[in-house]
Amino acid sequence: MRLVLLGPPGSGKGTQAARLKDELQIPHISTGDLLRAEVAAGSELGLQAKEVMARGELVSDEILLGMIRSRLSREDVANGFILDGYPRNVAQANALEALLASIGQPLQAVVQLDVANELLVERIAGRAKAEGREDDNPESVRKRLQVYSDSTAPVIGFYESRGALAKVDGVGTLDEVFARILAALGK
Ligand code: B4P
Repeated sequence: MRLVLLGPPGSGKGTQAARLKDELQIPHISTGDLLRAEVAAGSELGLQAKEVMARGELVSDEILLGMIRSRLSREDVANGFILDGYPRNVAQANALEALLASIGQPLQAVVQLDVANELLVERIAGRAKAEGREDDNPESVRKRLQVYSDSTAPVIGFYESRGALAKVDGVGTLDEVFARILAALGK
């Protein structure tokens, strides 16, 4: 299955994608994780991305498309993939659509995780304590939520107009949300 998980920061995309990976036996591709790996490795790309991510802004579409193109050219995506954190704006959604069309592998499902803003802030504050991620500070979280409503929310309409979107309530236990996603995927 070729799947995109959409949702604001803290909605559980990364959390649920990790579970879906085991259930569906397909790779979990998180652009946040790919970028954090570049930052940790101190690569040229990582150096460019570090400050942008810490501010809660989006890294350039060009960098992201290069990363995604290279990741989707690997053999392990032959049976599908779960994209988590990409696309994050309509330009990225168009670029992904063109890329997948060029390799004859269009998306089969897009799941949007729905969670109210107050709860997102609470969840991310919990992760900040547990993991100390650089972009989980209150100022950056505010910015990430703003970027989500300005740039990423329009992606929902993009997939809605293609009849590909399933909305899932992201509030509940991890198991409850997981069961809802599987049901939305007809699994
Ligand atoms: P990401 O790594 O994608 O960060 P995120 O949006 O915060 O989501 P994440 O997946 O980590 O959190 P989750 O909802 O699972 O991106 C980080 C940065 O990278 C971006 O700000 C941007 O700068 C850059 N970037 C990434 N992709 C990009 C792109 N395409 N274009 C440009 N820039 C890009 O979960 C959060 C917390 O909630 C966890 O602690 C979890 O335990 C908790 N949680 C989850 N489900 C829960 C539940 N049901 N109940 C209670 N808690 C729950």
